[in-house]
Amino acid sequence: MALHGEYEPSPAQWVRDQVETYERTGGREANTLLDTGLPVIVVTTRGARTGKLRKSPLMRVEHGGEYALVASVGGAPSHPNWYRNLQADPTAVSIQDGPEPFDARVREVTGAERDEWWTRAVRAFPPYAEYQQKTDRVIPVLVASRQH
Ligand code: F42
Repeated sequence: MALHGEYEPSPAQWVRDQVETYERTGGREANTLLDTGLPVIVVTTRGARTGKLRKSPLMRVEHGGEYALVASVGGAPSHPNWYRNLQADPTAVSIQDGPEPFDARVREVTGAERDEWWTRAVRAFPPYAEYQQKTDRVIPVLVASRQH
């Protein structure tokens, strides 16, 4: 993997636990959001300030081998740190959807392309629609594709 650095686990215990179990079992366990039964992926970014590796479970929104990363944070007023990390370096990211992570790069989608991905995202995880209504910010959608 091209993404090197010291791993700094999330300050949120349930996030930390989910990532640890997902990685230990190669995605066979801890692969859904709590009791929703809806699948997650694990996204690793490099801290824009600290340079440390950060791992965030996000909902799995896959299409044609690409993944939407929806920076919703449950409709919170501010963007998540992982999103800011990816703005700083869109090539410093890996995605794990199953046994092995792969290196990716992201691009933020806008306009009609964002609309298409947003529709897919809400289909995969309907609460995204409520999260958008709860917040004044337009929830950013990044699309991750495999680095060749
Ligand atoms: N969050 C989403 O936004 N979308 C989802 O689809 C989603 C699904 C999901 C499923 C399961 C699950 O367990 C969690 C899920 N989450 C989802 C929550 C997600 O994993 C993140 O916890 C959430 O989006 C908040 O992201 P965050 O990057 O703000 O994480 C916080 C908790 C965090 O870890 N903060 C660190 C801290 O110490 O407070 C800092 C992390 C960081 O990257 N710091 C940077 C650095 O340099 O190291 C500095 C950043 C800066 O600009 O200062």
